[in-house]
Amino acid sequence: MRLIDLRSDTVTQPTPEMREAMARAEVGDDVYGEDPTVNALEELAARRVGKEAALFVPSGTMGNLVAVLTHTHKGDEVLLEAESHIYYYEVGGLSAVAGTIPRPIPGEHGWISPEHLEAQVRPRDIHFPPPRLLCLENTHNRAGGRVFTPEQISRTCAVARRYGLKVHLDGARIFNAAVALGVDAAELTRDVDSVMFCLSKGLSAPVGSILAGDREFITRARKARKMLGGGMRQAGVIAACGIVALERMIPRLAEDHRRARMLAMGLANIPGLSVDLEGVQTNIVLVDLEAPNGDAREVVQRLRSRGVLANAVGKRTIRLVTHRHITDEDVAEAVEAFSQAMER
Ligand code: TLP
Repeated sequence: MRLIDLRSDTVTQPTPEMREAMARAEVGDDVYGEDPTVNALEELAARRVGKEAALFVPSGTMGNLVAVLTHTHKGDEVLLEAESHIYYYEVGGLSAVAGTIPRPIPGEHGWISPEHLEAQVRPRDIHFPPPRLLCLENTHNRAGGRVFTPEQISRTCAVARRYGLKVHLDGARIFNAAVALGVDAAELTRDVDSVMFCLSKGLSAPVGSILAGDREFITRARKARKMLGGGMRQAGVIAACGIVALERMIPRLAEDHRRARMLAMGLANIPGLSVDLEGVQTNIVLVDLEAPNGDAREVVQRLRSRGVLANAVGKRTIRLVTHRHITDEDVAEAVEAFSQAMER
């Protein structure tokens, strides 16, 4: 049975063009700065998000951790949204490795508004860990792929500046946000000091993420990456896929967004399920089980036996993510499988 894999856009396979680019890639030792393909990817990536420089890292998690290590010192406070990926899914690296103190701020659908930030940020005081960094997330994973606009980002960053905070953006899916809003990604990163984005999600590269910022920041970040063991050698073979991802794969994200909406609308009609259609803005769909005793893990098991893979992301919440390998027919089949899974 062919599985319809809606667990994540991380499951996407490299395109044929990526495999060819891998085979052809010129490589060198990147720890010496001598891999021409990595250098070309880093230049292209920096341009795409309007920053001076960029660093190729093995994963989004490492990109975020390198950013925290580079912006902060041990004992500094990092403000971030309570459901953010950095806080929720990155194994506590910001404390365990970087020695920083997280201050989770409950946001609204994943967003920290200027008012939220103003209410939570504390002044410099002998008693408090020094507040140093604010982390934002766009699109917001646990908020179901919600998108935040350049104006929202500007307003929150203005408050951060007043308190002397640096701002890092977890933009794992920043191009989904850009495509959904019809803006250039650089508009979404203009007000932040650093941004991480993933090549290996909807853009289909097999491995890798980018951390971008000003030249001085990236020079120090390169050192932090090395400390974490992320200095890769002939990494041009994977960087080559990243170049294809950035040059070719961004516009098609709109198709994933269209299919996520189709999926959400189909699921919203099934008795026992509830979908916040307003919240479906990119390629992620969150489905809530209405019955107070509904068990998301159990429904996920039933879906699996019908050939559909999904993730339980809460006791009563299931997440579905569309991507390049999901067709219109798959969406229709997934809706049918849900319908059957809910009937029994
Ligand atoms: N997200 C993965 C899982 O870790 C949950 C997924 O399937 O969505 N920031 C954000 C907003 C992310 O969604 C992810 C990955 C990361 C960072 C980390 O990227 P990787 O997986 O490359 O370490």
